[in-house]
This record gives sequence, C-alpha cells and structure tokens, in this order.
Amino acid sequence: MTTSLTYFNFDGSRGLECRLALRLAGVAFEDIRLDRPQWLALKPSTPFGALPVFQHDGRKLAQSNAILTYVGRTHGLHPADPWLAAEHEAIMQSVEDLRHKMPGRPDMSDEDKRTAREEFAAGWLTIWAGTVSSRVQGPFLEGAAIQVADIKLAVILKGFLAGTYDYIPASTLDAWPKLVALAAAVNAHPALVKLT
Ligand SMILES: N[C@@H](CCC(=O)N[C@@H](CS)C(=O)NCC(=O)O)C(=O)O
Repeated sequence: MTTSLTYFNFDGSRGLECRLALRLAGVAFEDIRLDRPQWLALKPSTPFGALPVFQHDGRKLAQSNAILTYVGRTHGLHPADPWLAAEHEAIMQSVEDLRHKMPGRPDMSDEDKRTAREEFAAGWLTIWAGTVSSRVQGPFLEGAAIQVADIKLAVILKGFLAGTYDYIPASTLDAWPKLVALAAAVNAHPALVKLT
C-alpha cells in the first residue's frame, strides 16, 4: 500500500498545508515534488488538472480541502460532530476564497495593485479576519486540540504576518490577536516545528 502527496518543488501554500497535516497525523508518505516539465507531463492525468494530489491505496484524491478533511477525519484531527466539522470546512473554504480574492494579477499596474490591495485589506480581509477570529477558542479553533483547519489557517496567516504581500503591511492582522496566536501555536507545535 503506497501513500503519496504530489505537489510542486516548493513549500507553496496548498501543498504545504497537506504535507503538514500528514506529518501531524503521523502518516508515512512519499513526498513527491515536481518541476515544471514533470508537472506538464502529469497534469492531464490529475483529477482537476491541478495539485496537490493525494494517493492512497491505489486511489487519487485532489483538492486541498478534501485531502485535509480526509486526513483529519481518519486521524482525529477534524471534529467528529457534523456541525462543528461543517464549520471547519467553511473556514477552510474561506481560505480558498481569500486566495482567489487577493488582488494582484500579473497584468495589473503597480498603482492599480496598490489601490486594490489597500481596499482588500480594509474591506474583505477585515470581514474574514473578524469572522474567523470570533470562532477561535484559543489557541486553536477548538481550544487545546489542533485540527487540520488550524493548519490551513496558519499557512495562510504566515504570509500575511510576514508581510509577503506588497501593500498589505505585516501589522494588518494585529487587530486580531487570536489569529496571530493561532499561527504561533501551529508553528510551535512539536510535530510541526521544524517544518513550518
Ligand atoms: N482548489 C484547488 C486549487 C488547486 C490549484 O490551483 N493548484 C495550483 C497550485 S497551488 C496548480 O496546480 N497550478 C498549476 C496549474 O494549474 O497548472 C485546491 O484547493 O487544491
């Protein structure tokens, strides 16, 4: 029985969160990292023409949130209660919304990017941060027990807290200390500390 996660050869967001969830769950897996030519050759055989793809027991699963939910459900890292589980899935989907809504298409002028990102940081991002923060018991979503949704949050938060995105200062999320603390707690988790 082989288990693998296929992603690109960098610690990019969706691949990283799935790798971290597998490490946290203690799953032994092959960490397959593709370069561009390898990806172009593989792409037509992937379920949605995108990565990450998780393979287990001869089956393939795509979509980062589906992979995280599967790993979480099978290793006690996703709520057993259906309502709580759905809340966590909503939060994970909101992270995907965030990735899609973040302005910054390559064809944007620098000035347009600045305007769009400043509006985004003052608008949609504040609604997202307030909603997620209000759901955090601390340090993790459900208190002391880390879940796969915490990992997904920590990976997206890390970029903001590091000031990775031009025109969105690293201090932007300081108004939501529970989010800052959640990211720190995931990064400090003994199973993940060397990986995040
Ligand atoms: N909704 C998908 C998005 C997958 C996705 O867009 N993957 C990107 C990398 S993060 C990709 O495969 N890009 C290469 C391509 O589309 O050719 C998920 O959450 O897994």
